[in-house]
Amino acid sequence: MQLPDPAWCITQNSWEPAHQRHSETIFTIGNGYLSTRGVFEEGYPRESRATFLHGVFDDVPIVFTELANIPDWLELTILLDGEHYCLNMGEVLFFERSLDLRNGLLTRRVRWRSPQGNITLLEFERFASLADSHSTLLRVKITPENYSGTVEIHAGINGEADNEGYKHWEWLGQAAHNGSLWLHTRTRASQIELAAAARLSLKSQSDIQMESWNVHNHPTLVRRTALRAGESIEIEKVVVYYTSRDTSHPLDAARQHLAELPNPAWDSLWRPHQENWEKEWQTCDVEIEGDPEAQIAVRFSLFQLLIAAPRQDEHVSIGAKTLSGYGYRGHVFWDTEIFMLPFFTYTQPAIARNLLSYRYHNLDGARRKARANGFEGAQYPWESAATGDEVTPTWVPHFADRTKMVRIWTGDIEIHISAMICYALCQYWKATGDDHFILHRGAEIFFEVARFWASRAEWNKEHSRYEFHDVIGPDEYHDHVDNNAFTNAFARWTLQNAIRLYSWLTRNHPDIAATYCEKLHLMPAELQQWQDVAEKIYFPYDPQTGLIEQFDGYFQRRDVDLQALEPRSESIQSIFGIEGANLTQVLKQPDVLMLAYLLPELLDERSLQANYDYYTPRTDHTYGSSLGPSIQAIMACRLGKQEDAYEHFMRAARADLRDVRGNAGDGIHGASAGGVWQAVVFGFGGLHMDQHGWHIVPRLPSHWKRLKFHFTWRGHPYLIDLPNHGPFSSEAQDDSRVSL
Ligand code: IFM
Repeated sequence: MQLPDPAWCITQNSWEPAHQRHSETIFTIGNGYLSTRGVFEEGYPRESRATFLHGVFDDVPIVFTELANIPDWLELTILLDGEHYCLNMGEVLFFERSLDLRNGLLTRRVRWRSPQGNITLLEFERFASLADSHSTLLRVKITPENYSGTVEIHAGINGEADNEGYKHWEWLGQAAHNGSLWLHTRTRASQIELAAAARLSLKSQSDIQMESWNVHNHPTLVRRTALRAGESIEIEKVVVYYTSRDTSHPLDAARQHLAELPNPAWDSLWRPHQENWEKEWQTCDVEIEGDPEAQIAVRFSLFQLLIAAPRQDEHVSIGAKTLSGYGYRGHVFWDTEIFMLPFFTYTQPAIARNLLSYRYHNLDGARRKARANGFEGAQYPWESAATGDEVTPTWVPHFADRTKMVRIWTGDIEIHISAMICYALCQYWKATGDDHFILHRGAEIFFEVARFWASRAEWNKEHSRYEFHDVIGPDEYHDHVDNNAFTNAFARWTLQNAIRLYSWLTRNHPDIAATYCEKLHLMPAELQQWQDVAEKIYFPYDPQTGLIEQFDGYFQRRDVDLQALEPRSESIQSIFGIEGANLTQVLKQPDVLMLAYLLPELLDERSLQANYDYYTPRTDHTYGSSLGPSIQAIMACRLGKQEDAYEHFMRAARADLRDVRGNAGDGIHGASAGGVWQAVVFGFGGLHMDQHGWHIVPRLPSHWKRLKFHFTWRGHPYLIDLPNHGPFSSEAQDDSRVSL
C-alpha cells in the first residue's frame, strides 16, 4: 500500500469523536454540483451528516431559506457475523483516513475488533465524479482476519434527511428491486424535485442472497454472503442524482443515467474523473518548496474552492461556507466576489463567469431590495440565496446566551456588497478581456448599482458634500456608523467607473449603449448627477497624518491594548460584548487596509505605512473575522514586513485545518481559502496588474525555497517559477527571477 503523499493528502491517524464535526468538514468531498461532508458510511450519534446540492434551497423560519440537506447517498450498514460494525463498540485497532487532494478520493482503513473478538479489516473509498457530476460512488473491501462468517450489507437512500432537525423533503415515490432502487422527493416550499437512483453490487466467492426493502421513504438494498478468514469481498454503491433544476423529469434522468453506467461502475467513472482533476490542477496548482505545512494548507484551500465551484450552472454561487456545512445556511456574501472569485478569475475564468452571472440573474432581487428601502437601481442583498432577495436573518440567538435574541443589522445597512460585485466584474474584465460579458451582463449590473449609490447618498448642506450615514463597513464590530471610509470610497469608485463604462460603450458600442438607455431609462442628466455625487463624496482622509479615519468618530472611541489581553482564546466581541466592542477601536477585520488593498492607488507609501501601523495593533486578528488575516498578510508583504506577513498568512492557512476559531465544524471558511491563494500570489508572489499588463515583485518568506504558481491573463496561461535566493530585506526582488 502506498503511503499518502503529505504534499497532497490530508491524513488522520486516529478516530477522534470529540473532533468529529471538525473532521467531517475537513474530509468533505465534492464536484461543483454537490458536496458531502466527511461523515462515516455507518453513521454516528451527534454527527452532522449532510450532502448539499447547489441551488437546492428551501424555506425555513428565521433564516428565510437554506440549502436543504439532500437524501443521503452514503448510508451503509455492515453486519459482520451478526455484529453491527460501529466504531464506538468493540475496539479500533488501526484507523487511517486520507483525502487525496489530487483527485478528491477519500479513503478510510479500519482494523476493528468486534465486542465478540472478531477482527476485520475494512477499506472504504468514495468520490463524487468531476467528469460525471450526477454520479457519486463508494466502495468497501471487507476482510475478516480471524474468523469465518456472514457479511450482511444494507444500502439505502434515506429520504428522512433533515437540516439539524428541520425537514425539507416530502415523498413522491420510490422503488427497490433487482439490485437497484430509486427515491423521488420534493422540497416542501420551493418545490424542487430531486431523484436519487442507486445500485449496489457485491463481488464474493460465495453465494449472495439479495433482498430489497421497500421501507417508506427509505428504500434499501440488502446483500448477504459468507466469508472465510483471509478472504475479501468488495461492495460498490453508486448513486445518481438529478433535480428539477437540471431537467423537467429528474426521476427519468436519474434512472436512465444509472442504467447506462457499467456494473460495477468504479473503473469506468474513475479514469475520466481523475483526468479532469489533473486538468484542473494544471491550471491552478501552487507549489511551495521549503514549507510543508504551507504547501498542504494552500492546496487544501484550493481544493475546497474547486469542489464548491459550479461548472455547469450560472444560477448558483458559492456560499460563505461553501457546500461543506450548515454555517450561514448556504447563503452567499461578498466573500465570493472579493475573496474567492480572484482565484477563478485568474485560473479558471469560465467558473468566474458563472459566479458573476449568478449576480446578473439575481439583479431583479437587488432591484426589489433597493425599491423596498426607498432607493433606486439595485441594492444587492448582504446574504443572497436563490433569488437575490435579502435573506439575512433579522434576529438570531445570542452567541453566549441562546435564550436571548440579537438583532442582526447587516442585511439592513452593510451596503458595500453592491460595489464589491462591480469591483469583481471589473477585475474579471481586466483579466480576461471578456467584452461580451460586460456588454451583455456586466454593464447592466454596473449602471443599476451606480443608481443605487447615487440615490443612497445624503447631501450634507453644512459641508457641501455627500455622505453615507448609518452603515456597517467590513469591520462588523462597529455598526450604525456614518461615513465608513470603505463604503464611501467604493460608492465613489462605482459611480466613477459606471460613468467610464458608459462612455466606453457610447464610443465603441453605441447600439448597445442605446439599448441600455432605453431599457434602463438612462438619461444624460442622470449620468451628470452620478458625476456630481462622485466628486462630492466625503472621504475621511487626513493629509497631515496620512490616516484614514475608519468612520466618523472612530478615533474618539476607547483605545484598548490588545497585547495586554493576551493570552486569550475568544474574540473581543465575546470578551466585551456586542455593545462593548462597538465602543472600542478594536476591529474585527482591517477595514481601512482592505480598502488600501483593493484600491492601491488611493494611498501613497507614507499613508499606507501610517494606516498599517495604526490599525494593525487594533485588529482582532486571531478571533475576529476569518476574512482579515490573508489581506493583512498581503499588506504586510507590500510594506516589506515578511515575518508579519507570514504570521498572518499562516493564521489564514490554518483557519480550517486547525480549527482556529472553533467553528470549522459549521463548514469551510471559503473567504479564507480564497484569501490564502491571494496572499500567496498577490502577496508573496507579488503579482499585480496595471494598464500595461501584469508584473511580478516577489517577496517570499525567507524559508521558502521556491514558489510556483499559475495564472491566466487575457486567455494566456502563465507559470511563474520563483526560486528563492533570499534572505530578503524589505526591498522587493526584481522581475528577472520570473520564468515562463
Ligand atoms: O462576509 C463575512 C463578513 O465580512 C464577516 N462576517 C462573516 C461573513 C460571512 O463570512
